[in-house]
Amino acid sequence: VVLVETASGVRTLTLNRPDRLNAANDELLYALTDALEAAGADTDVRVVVITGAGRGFCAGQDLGGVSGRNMSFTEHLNATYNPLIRTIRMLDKPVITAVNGVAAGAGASLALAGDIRLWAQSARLIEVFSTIALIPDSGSTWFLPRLVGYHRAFELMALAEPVLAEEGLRAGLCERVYPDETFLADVQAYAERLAARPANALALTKRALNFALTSTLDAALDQEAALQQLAGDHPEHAEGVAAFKEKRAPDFRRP
Ligand code: LHQ
Repeated sequence: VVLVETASGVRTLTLNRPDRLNAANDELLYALTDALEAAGADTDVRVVVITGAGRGFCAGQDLGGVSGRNMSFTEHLNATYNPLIRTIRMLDKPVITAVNGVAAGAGASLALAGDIRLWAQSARLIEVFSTIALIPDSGSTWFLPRLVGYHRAFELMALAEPVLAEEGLRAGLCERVYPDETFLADVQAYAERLAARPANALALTKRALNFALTSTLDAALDQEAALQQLAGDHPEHAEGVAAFKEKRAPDFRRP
């Protein structure tokens, strides 16, 4: 249910239930979380990409399998979606969510959970939950108001209207939009660019930003001072400074 490929330091995880627009069942959610943990542990992997096979990114919970389930909603979220979102946010490598088509419900939350969000022109994000009279979960209530403010977040959640690529880019739901025809190649090129950046510094940057998002300025300054020590002590830093002095491009894959 999740295809795994690696090229030039980029590990691509492709949700693979295209006839269901990659709607998530437990098997897919566990496989994706396991694959992310494996990518985190693999020293050959510098950047992780999550994308979807076919015309959808992820249509959220597979509604075909929900009746007859023996877990409560709370137990289900705590067992499947929440560990997935936490794994993405805690992974000490950049995670790109490459939204190739519709991202709905928990699939929208997944799309927003990446460090970098790249959309195809035909991508759309739908906080669809209220259409089946549920509340937004899998992190949507945390991510979306931080991006678009409380009021637009509430409106998107209440009306379940799609956000198209143009608004997604303008409103900060994605960093780049690429043509459908070249999307995967464009994502790979972007990911390789990121993979050439200093991996340790990016991991610490992610940690510092995650911390700062829920802290005071005072605590963020202390955290920066502590993490800067880890960055400065790493051979990457010496390589960056040496490259600057020698007027050449740094090679961060070497140290
Ligand atoms: C699907 C699905 C789907 C199964 C499309 N399941 N088959 C967490 C924990 C516990 C419980 C519940 O929820 C959650 C969080 C959630 O994620 S709740 C939100 C669940 N997702 C939805 O409600 C989305 C349902 N899907 C849609 O509204 C539409 O399919 C969207 C807007 C995503 C796409 O519309 P279209 O582009 O028009 O495609 P389509 O509707 O024709 O779908 C294509 C096929 O995929 C179709 O099957 P068929 O056999 O007719 O070709 C759909 O039934 C199937 N599919 N989403 N979530």
